[in-house]
Amino acid sequence: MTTFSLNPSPEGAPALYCGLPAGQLCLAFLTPGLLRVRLAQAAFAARRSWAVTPPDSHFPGAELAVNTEGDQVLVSAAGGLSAAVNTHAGTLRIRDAHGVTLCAELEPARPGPQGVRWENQTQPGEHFYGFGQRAGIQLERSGRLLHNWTSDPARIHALNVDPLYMAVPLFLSVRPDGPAYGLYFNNTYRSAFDLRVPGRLVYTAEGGELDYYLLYGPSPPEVLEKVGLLLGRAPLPPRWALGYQQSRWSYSPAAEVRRIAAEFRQRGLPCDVIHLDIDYMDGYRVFTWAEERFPRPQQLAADLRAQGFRLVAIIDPGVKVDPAYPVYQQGLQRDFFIRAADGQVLQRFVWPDEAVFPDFSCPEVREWWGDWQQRGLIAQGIAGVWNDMNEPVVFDLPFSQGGGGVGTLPLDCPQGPAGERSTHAELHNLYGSHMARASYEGVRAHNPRERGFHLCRSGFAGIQRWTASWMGDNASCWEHLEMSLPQLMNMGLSGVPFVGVDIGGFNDNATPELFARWMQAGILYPFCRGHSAAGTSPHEPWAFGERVERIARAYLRLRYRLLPYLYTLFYLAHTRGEPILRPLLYHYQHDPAVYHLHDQAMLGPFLLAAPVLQPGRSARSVYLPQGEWYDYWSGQRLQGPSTILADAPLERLPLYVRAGAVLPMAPEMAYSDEKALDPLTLEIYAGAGEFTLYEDDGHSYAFESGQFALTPIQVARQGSRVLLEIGARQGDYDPGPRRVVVRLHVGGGLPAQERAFEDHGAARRLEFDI
Ligand code: MIG
Repeated sequence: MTTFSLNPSPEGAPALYCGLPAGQLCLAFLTPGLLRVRLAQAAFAARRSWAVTPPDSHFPGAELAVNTEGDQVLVSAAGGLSAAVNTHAGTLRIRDAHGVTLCAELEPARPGPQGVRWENQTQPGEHFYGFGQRAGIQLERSGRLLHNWTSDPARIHALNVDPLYMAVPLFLSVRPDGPAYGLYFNNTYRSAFDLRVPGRLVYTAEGGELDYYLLYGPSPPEVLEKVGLLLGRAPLPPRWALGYQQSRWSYSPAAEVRRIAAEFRQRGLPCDVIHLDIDYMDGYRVFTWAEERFPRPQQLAADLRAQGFRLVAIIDPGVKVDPAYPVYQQGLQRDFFIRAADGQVLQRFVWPDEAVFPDFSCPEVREWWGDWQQRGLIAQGIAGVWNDMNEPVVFDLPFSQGGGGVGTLPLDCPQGPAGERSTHAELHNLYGSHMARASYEGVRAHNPRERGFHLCRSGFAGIQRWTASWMGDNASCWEHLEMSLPQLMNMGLSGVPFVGVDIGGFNDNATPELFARWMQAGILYPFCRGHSAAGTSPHEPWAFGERVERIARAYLRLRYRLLPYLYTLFYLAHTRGEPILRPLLYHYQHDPAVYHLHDQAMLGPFLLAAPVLQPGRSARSVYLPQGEWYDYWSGQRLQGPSTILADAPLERLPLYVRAGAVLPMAPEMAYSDEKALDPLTLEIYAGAGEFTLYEDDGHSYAFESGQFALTPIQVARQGSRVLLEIGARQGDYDPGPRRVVVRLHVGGGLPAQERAFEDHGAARRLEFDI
């Protein structure tokens, strides 16, 4: 006799409940392709105010049908997923509408609270991606043990160090002859994925309950769209944040910042942002300025602004213990700092020696932090906030005695807003996300006219809602350059699109060759910043000799010419959850040749890049998937699937364009808003394709109330003709009259055919004979 019932889930979606030997199972269908599975020993855990997913009732639900057969209860959503519960064995199998098995439990799941365990049989041909931030050069993650626990690994020398700064318990499954799907585990305690035993995928968590969402594709873009619905999407950044950003620990004093800015302009190297690392502060007191090094930050910011630069400043969560320091005084008085289990305010060593740590999970703490951020940074002319050290990491020794050793806060520290107190064990993974949220909301609340920019090191699933992320302290070695692509592509597949690594490497010194190759790869990073550690040799693009500077200039200029394309990709990330930098499998999910291709990437749907990632190379092999491709440099047409040997002297990043591509390009610029988009150049590659160009003012929130422009562009080939249809511009934003230059590439050694016209936003149809 099986016990089941159809009732709304605790958060209000149509659901099936089943009594299993291990506990109570709840299968909630948020949509026909989005299933939430929960298993609890007694009552289901109450929803947290800091939950990173919306409540079930936020989704439209699905129509459910239930059948029983022996020990089996079968529930299916009309036109969607179905789940078969073996109530005797206590296991679950999930299938798609065509009966294809997606997940099959091998053992009854263990619900917690003494630990959660879920053991799944993987299906033939399945490959696994995502999993948040990981080290190592593999793209696909089979064979690995992956922990979800935000950590500063101190020194990333080991290629497979795990875990890292960010924790995103989410993966994407792809297989040659079946659908793609994703699984997100909604549990913030320390957890792990174990893929070391072939055929098995085991998830364990040290607290909380078993609570996962199955996000059905069947294509990767459809999975990512659901990831966006469930975990949120990235806000549209100001356009300047897509430009090149230059950082170092630290450009100090102010005169040094001015010198760096002047060098960029004198040398014709495009750049939008300079970062201020921790030495601008007074004794590492957050929201203060060192008088002697930065006497007038506002003046500095204004002078740089006149040259097209913005400043971004770093902030750490640790607040210096100093009774004469207002941030400390206020936080103490209002009880905003985390206390130890014994009730004492917890003190640990970070940069300012003894420091205390705000509990950013409380809304009133976030608001207070946002006010300080406004007073201390934004009002001083700072345009963006760089949030560091928020795993959170603490030192064993005072920094003044060498720092040394890294750890975090004790897990039994009470944390959380009033009415839902928990401990650091549950909130640790969220510390960075909550700090980023404070940062984002603070800037947004105080500056309703200008989009902010935020950068953050740690974070949990959903971090994309608040901030861009960089991958922490890499090193100037070839392995770390090679690692950057799979790392960033898997972040994109984890729902976090605005990502980058330190170009040139943070620790140690880059060689000229490494730096040149890193620049070529770096212009593909959605977040494009060079950064280096204190004590390393200079790492600015001119620090490696003239040849490397020329290479850096050429690739930075290419990045800037691509800004209209890139900005549209950011819009698609914002509206559809699309990754910006993506592995080939995102578009070619049924081609096993791309499943392990870690060293090629696609920037949006049209550009395929194959950076050189080893020293001493002047050529590399490149895989071109099914379809026609064009060599970006020579215009030569190539037929996929094929593997070619690409010429790659130091000056050359192997770069390919998909047939049917539309690449909207800007004039050359020294910084992103130096010039209007005039002329707008459309580089068209004969074939079939479409692209909708997105434009707006680039910096305000007016786009949220319709002040944007969409221009649909279609390319088609009919025999020896290529048709280009540019649709009428839609939306309220008017970029003004401008020249459009269309350049059609046809391959075969022929030059591009060029046409130009005055554009006022009207529809236009062009025909080319080829
Ligand atoms: O551990 O602020 O990852 O980008 O330059 C050093 C100094 C603390 C770590 C960041 C790095 C930054 C550095 N910070």
